[in-house]
Amino acid sequence: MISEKFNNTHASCKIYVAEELSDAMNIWSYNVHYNGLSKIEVTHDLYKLPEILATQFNAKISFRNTIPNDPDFSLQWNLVNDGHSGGIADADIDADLAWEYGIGDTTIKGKTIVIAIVDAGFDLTHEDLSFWKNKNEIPNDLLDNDNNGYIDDYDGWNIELNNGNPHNADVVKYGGGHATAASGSAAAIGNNHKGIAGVAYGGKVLPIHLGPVYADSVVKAYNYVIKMRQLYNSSKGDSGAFIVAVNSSFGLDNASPNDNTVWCNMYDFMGNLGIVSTVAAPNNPFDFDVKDDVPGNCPSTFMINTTNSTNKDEIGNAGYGKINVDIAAPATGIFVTKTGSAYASWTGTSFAAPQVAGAIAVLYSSACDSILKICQKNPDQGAALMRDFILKNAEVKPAFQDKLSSNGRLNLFNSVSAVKNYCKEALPHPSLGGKLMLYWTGYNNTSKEVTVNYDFPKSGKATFYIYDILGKTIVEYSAENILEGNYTGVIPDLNLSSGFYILILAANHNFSNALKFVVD
Ligand SMILES: [Ca+2]
Ligand SMILES: [Ca+2]
Ligand SMILES: [Ca+2]
Ligand SMILES: [Ca+2]
Repeated sequence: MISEKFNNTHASCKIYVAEELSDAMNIWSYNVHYNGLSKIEVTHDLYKLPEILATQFNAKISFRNTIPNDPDFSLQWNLVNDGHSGGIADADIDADLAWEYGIGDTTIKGKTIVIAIVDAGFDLTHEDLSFWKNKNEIPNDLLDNDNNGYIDDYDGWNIELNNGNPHNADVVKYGGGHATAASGSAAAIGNNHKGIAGVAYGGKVLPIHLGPVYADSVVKAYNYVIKMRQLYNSSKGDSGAFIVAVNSSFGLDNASPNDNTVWCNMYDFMGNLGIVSTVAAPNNPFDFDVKDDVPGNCPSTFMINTTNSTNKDEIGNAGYGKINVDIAAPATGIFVTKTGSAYASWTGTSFAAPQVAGAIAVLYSSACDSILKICQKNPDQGAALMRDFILKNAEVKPAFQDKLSSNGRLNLFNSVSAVKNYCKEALPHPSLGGKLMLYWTGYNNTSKEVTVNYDFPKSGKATFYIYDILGKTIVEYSAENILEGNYTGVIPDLNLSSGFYILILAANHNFSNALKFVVD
């Protein structure tokens, strides 16, 4: 018995048979009680047993079907456009390709990603929307439990009534449920067999109800966003909300940023906390480099001013401007959520901008540790990086050339791919706390040597082990006083008969990954 053999040679680490997984291939699952040993040490010791040919750890799989099961998904040409709606095939944001990497739910560290939407007419009971809840606030006890300055802000905040209930299904008063439509374009729940999917279909919306729109309400709304993210940053994620984007699908027509400096300055303040602001360009087909607009023309570098494009990749009936308008997102007749657990087709920049907010949530959910560290240590740099991932990877089309700062339309897959490439380039250098890693180069049957590349994170003695298929140590080769760095080295004088071998590097009580190789 393998468990008996293993357990007899280990004082506290023990393994126990869980079940047989494949009788055809003699594959078993074991529970491991590590008691001080690391995963890699247990693996190392298991490979010493001649009965063990291969081991692996159990892990949760994710399904790779990136077309969600929502019944109306085929109507969402903005996400995947096959041309059947009369548009041009692929005039879309390639959401299906991007969702393999992230759906805007959490970071790889498990932090819930939050999209703040400042708007009016939220239906908090909509079957296809997922609203964030403030777990550190007890609702309706008339106390400010999380000490953020807002009493009972469990569901978000209502600026109009100055209370913690942002729900308002009065469609007559609030633009037909404008906030409900914006929320769904950003983050309607995907893969729930209902309605549609938002861009960040695993994401959470933090609703902030404005009421009748005056500039002072906007300042108050952003103040709530600021307080929640400040609390998140200062508590290292224990309270507040990890707001990565705030969407504003409203504005002051013909207003000058010079007359609205208080409002405009808030985008830089939020940016410094790590928040990208997505704003909707006016629904007027004019050049906003020559016409005034707030907030679109506010000069913040943490803002993405979004216009509306059609299913033919043209600018819809909406604003543009090489300096002031940044990107297009498809929103001429897109299918979104409607108050009363309903769905409807809407048009306008109001539903373009939230798709960019949703895209930022997806980027955070696909970001590697090195990006998340930047976002934590220097939130302003994190926000600037995310804005760049969106704008520098827009899909350039003739109709957007010289009309938008990015010359293009949002492409979620391009942006996610840029995140992934950035992560590759930012692979931890050993001296920055990387892991002991082996990268296979080759075995030369004439010179009888293995060449291998390795990351050596901490100076010391390096010992290479080569095991045969039965786990017997064939070679132990050491080199003293290796400084930290990346090396390509040779293990000489090997006289390996043909067969299957495993190579592991040990140093400073750590083991590397195991490389398998075959000698012909
Ligand atoms: Ca596509
Ligand atoms: Ca509170
Ligand atoms: Ca409370
Ligand atoms: Ca859905």
